[in-house]
Amino acid sequence: MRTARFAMLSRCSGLSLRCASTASPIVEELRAALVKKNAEDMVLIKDLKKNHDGDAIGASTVGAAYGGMRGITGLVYEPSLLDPVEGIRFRGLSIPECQEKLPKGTTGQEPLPEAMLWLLLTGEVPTAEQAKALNAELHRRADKEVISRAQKTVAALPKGTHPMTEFSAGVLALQTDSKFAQAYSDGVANKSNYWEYALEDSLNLISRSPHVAAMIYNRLRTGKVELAAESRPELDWASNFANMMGFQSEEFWDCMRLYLSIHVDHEGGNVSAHTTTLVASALSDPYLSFSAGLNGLAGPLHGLANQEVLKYLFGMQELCRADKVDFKDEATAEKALTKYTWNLLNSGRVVPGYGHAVLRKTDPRYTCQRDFCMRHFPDDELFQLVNTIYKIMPGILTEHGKTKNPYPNVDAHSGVLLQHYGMTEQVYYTVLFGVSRQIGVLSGVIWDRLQGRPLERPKSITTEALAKRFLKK
Ligand code: CMX
Repeated sequence: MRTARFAMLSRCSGLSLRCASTASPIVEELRAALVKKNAEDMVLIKDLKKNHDGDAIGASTVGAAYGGMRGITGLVYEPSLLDPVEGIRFRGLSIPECQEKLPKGTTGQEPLPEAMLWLLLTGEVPTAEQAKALNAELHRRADKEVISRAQKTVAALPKGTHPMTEFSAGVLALQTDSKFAQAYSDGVANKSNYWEYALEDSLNLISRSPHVAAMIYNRLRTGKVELAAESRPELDWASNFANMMGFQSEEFWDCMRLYLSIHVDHEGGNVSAHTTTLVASALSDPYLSFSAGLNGLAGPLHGLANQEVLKYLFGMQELCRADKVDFKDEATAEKALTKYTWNLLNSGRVVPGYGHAVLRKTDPRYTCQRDFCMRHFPDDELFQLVNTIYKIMPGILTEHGKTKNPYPNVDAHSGVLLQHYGMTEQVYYTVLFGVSRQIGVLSGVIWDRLQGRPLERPKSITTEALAKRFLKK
């Protein structure tokens, strides 16, 4: 009886998955590209495991164990790799290379995040047609009934709830449609097809979450959890998201294409990527995993720094105004900003937007946002303040003597772009980061399932055990 039921479920589930894909040639193409890349990678993985299984790629130390595991290479994560000096590479491509090679939006200026999704998943730059078809597929998957579950969940949260809490809860409400969870519960998911369900869930999540995020933005503006404008199928993923939030300027759409492309991924060890893949290693579905990752992104040392940067910038402006600092006089402005920054540091706080756990130079994500400002609004007052701070901060932080990297990270610049185009609610900024970040971390989850990665379970140790071993106490 049980066997018959299992066989029936297998047939149904296999059928529904295949039907969904047959109906969408672009998903078939995507799946074929993943299978091909996996076959190539598997040759390498087999060789590495067979001939180098015991070779060290990094050593753990007492310092690393107490120091947040800095410097330990203990994970394989395929979509991107971070070089401390050069910055991030997405499947081998630097940010300027992505800007040059990836298919672009209608203005022909900035890359499309859906093209970045294809790149991270397959390791190949998509054609313009592939990016367009993938976007159409994402539009097709925006199931209104499922989205309305998230809408109701967010609306049930008290007004004034942080948008990141709302977004994480909204993603959990979307989980009610998880194909992975359903297939696992039905007994039809197994190690060889987990990745297919993970891909299905991830595409659905990437399709639906911008709707939820746009409703959350509108709640900040109007109090109502609803879209400011209906989704428009002719628009690409980033411009449609901006449209649903109520922004109709082509220039802002380009800004969003860039923003949502460069925040996608930062290799596997950062809090949002590591949390997502760690939770997924327990075979929690992509929704549960990404919601966990979002909760990590919501911390001020990680993604929330983009909100904190604005507080810092406005605080600086206020102090300057109170002291009647003339910004046109560069030397006076620099002197005043230096004084206020030292006050902040001496009160034991960090300067948001500066420093990094891995990077040791200016973040190229900072540089490309700076270039965007130079192209579009070089005279913007806030942009100029950020530039002045960029001139003085590395010197201050070096003199302060604590941080290993006195240069700016991505979060030091993103708020300036958003403020310029009228998205002034800085409490929302980390949600934008999250909408982008899902593209990278869900690609990571799919690849973990494709490669059959096991449950993640590093060993921990107590101070007592360390003291016995090294202090003989
Ligand atoms: N301002 C003041 N102090 C700083 C600092 C900053 N911007 N960056 C690092 N430090 C301090 C650390 O707090 C630490 O102090 P303690 O020894 O007292 O604990 C010391 O310098 C050494 O830190 P580190 O090894 O250079 O940096 P970590 O890897 O520990 O931390 C990070 C990295 C990002 C958390 C840290 O640089 C920071 O707090 N920056 C400000 C917050 C921020 O911008 N976060 C966003 C990062 C990018 C992202 O994930 O979005």
